[in-house]
Amino acid sequence: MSRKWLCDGRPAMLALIVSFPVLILLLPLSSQQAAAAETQALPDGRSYEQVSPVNKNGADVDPGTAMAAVDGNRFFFVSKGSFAGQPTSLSTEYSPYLATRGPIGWTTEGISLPNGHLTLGSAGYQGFTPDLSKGVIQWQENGRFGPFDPSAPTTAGFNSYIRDNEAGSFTLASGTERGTGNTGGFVWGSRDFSMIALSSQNPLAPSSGCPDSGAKFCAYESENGVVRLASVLPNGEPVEGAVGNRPFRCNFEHAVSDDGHRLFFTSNVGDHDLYAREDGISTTLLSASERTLPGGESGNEVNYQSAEAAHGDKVLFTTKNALVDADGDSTNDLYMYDYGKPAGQHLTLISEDHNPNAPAGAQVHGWFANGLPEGCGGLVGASEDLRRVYFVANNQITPDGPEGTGPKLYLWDNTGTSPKLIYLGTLDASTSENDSSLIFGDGRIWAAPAIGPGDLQIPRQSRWSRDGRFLAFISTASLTGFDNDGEPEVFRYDALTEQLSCATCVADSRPSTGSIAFNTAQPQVKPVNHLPANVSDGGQVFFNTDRGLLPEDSNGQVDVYEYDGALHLISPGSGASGSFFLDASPSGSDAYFITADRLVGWDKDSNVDVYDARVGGGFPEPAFVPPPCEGEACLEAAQAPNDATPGSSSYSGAGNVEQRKTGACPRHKVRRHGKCRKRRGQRRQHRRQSKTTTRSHG
Ligand SMILES: [Ca+2]
Ligand SMILES: [Ca+2]
Ligand SMILES: [Ca+2]
Ligand SMILES: [Ca+2]
Repeated sequence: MSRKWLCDGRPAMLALIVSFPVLILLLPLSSQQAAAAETQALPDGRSYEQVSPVNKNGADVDPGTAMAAVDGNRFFFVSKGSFAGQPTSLSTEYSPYLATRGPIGWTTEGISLPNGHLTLGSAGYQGFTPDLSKGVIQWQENGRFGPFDPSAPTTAGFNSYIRDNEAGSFTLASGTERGTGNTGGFVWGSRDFSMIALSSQNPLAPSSGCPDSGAKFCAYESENGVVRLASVLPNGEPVEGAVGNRPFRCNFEHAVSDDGHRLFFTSNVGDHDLYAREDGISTTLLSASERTLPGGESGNEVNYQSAEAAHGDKVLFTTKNALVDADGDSTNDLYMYDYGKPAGQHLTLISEDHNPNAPAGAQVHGWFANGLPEGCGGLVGASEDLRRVYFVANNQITPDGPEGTGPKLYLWDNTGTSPKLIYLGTLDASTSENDSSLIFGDGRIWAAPAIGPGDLQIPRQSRWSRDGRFLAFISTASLTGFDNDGEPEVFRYDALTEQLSCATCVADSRPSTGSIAFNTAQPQVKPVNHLPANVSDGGQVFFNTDRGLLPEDSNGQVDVYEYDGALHLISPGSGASGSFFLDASPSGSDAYFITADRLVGWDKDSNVDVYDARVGGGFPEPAFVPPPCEGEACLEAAQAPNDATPGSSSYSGAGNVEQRKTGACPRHKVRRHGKCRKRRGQRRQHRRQSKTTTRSHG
C-alpha cells in the first residue's frame, strides 16, 4: 500500500524524488503502522492520506462537525486547538479549518474571522457550498471578540458573513439593519451561494413590514449581499414565515434551489401554508387545494419536506389537508407540487392509498414526540430530482403488503414510464414510539429534521445516494430474515434491482453486539445544509461500529466499514483507538474519518487526525523531511496576521504547497529564503519543523 505511489502517475516532481530512493532516509514506522501497512488491503485501491496537519499544537480534531467537498479535494473540520495561524482558543471553543489537497499533500488553513474563534452553538460556520469554495459564518459583533465589519449591526444577535475560500475574504450577507436574532440565521443557499436564505427574528431589510419580535420569524434572501424580504404573500403583503420549515421543526433540504431562482418558505400564520418565492419578484402558493369534489379535510398545517435540487421544479410537503380528490381521508399524507404540470393538476398524492382493505389513508408517519408536532416527519430520503422518494406511513397503501399497522417503509419511484409504489418492509415501532428523546430506535429513520437549523441531537438514521437508487438505514427490525435479536443493523436498498440487503447481519461478529451509526452523534451538527454522504453514487455504504464484522477486526474499538455488497474495513480494525466516519465524496472515492491511531508515517502524535481513505490516493511516506523554513522565515510564517483586513485572514502557515518545494533542492541542501541552501543540523531542523509546520502528508 505504502509503495503504491511508485507506479500510479504521481506528478513529475514526485517521480523525481522516488527515482532516487537512495536519497531518502526513511524514518522508522512504528510496529503498529508497519503491521497495518503489511496486513491491510484497503478496498477499491484506497490509500490513507493524512488530511489534518502533522502539527496540531497538541490538539485533537473534533468529531461531528465536518464536511467533504464534492470533488474530495477540500475538507472542513473543527478543533478546540490552535494551529494553522488560529488564535489560542478556550476549552469550550472551536476553531474552524479548511484542508486542501495539493499534489504532494494536504494543507490546512484556519478560516475564522480574523478577530477570534468560535463556539459551535449559534456562532460559527453554518453552511458551505458543495465544493467548499464558500462558507457562511455566523458572528456576533458585540461579542467579546469585538467588531469585524464596522457597517455590521452590533445588536440583535448574529450577523452572517460569506467567506470566499479562494480569496480568503469575508462579505457581510445579512445586511446592515439588524442581526438575525439568537435562533435565526442561515438555512440554505444556491449552489454557488450567490443567493442564500436566512430566517430572522429581526427585520433585516428596511421597511420589510415584518414584525420585530423575538419569537417570530421572517424569511429573507441575500443575493450577492443585497438583503430583501422573501416571506411575501402572492398579493405582495409581507407575512411572518421561515425558510423551509419553521426553526426546530421538519426538514429544510433544498429550501433554495441550486440555481437560486426559488426559495421555499412556510407561513407562520393561519394554515401555515407553503409558498415559493421566485426571483425575489413573485410568490406561488404551493399547498392550495386542487379538489373538484366538495368537502375534504382542511384547516391543518403544512410541513415542507424537500424540493427538486437543481431548479426547485418539484416540492414535497406533508399535510392532513385533503388537497386532491384522491385524498378521501383525514390522515397525514405526502404531496408533491410539480411546476411542470398544468394549473389545477400541480399536486400529486405520493402516499395515495391503493389498499382497499387496510385502514383508510396512509397516515404518513409524522413524529410527535420531543416537541415536534404530528405531521412533521415521514420523509426518509429523496433523490435530488425527486423521482425517487422514500417515506414511512403507518398504514398499508399497496394492494399486496401486510395490512397490520406499523411504520412501513415505501419507495415512490417515478424513474420509469409511470410512478410505482413499492413496499419495502415494516420498521420497528417498539423501540421508537415511546422514545421521546429520539436518541434510540427506528423513529430516527423518519424523525425530523435530518439537517437544518434545529437539528439538535437527532441524527437521522437514513442516508441515500444522490439519484436515490440506494437508500441505507439503521433498523432493529428483522427485514431480511436474519435473526438480529433486536440489535440495530445497517440495511441497503437498491431501487434498480429492488433488493434489500443487510450489511451488518454477520452471525459470528466479535463482539456480536455493539453500536452502529452513520456518524458520531453531536449536538448542534453543522453545517446545517449538508448531510454526510454515507451512501455513494455507486451504492457504497460507510458506517461505524464497534462490532468486529470481519476477522481482521478484533480490537473491540469502533471502526469504519464500507459495504458494497460485501464488507470491507476502511479503518485498520487493529488500532488501539476508535475510528469514526466523518463524510465522503459522493463518488465514494474519498472516505474521511478521524482516529488517534497513526496510519501514515507522517503522523507522530497521539492526537486525533482526519484521514482520507482515497481511491488511488496516498502520498510518499516520510523520507528525511527538509524543514519548510528556517530562521527568520519560520518566525514570519508562524505568526498569525494581526491585521483584520479580510484578505489577510486566509493565513495558511508554513504548509503551503509553494513552500514545500523543498524536494527539488539537491542533496544536503534545503530551500531557505526561496533558495536551496546548505542544510543545518538534522536534529535542530526537526525541532523547528515540529514547531512551525502546518503541513500534512499522508
Ligand atoms: Ca389525507
Ligand atoms: Ca386502505
Ligand atoms: Ca473494531
Ligand atoms: Ca495523530
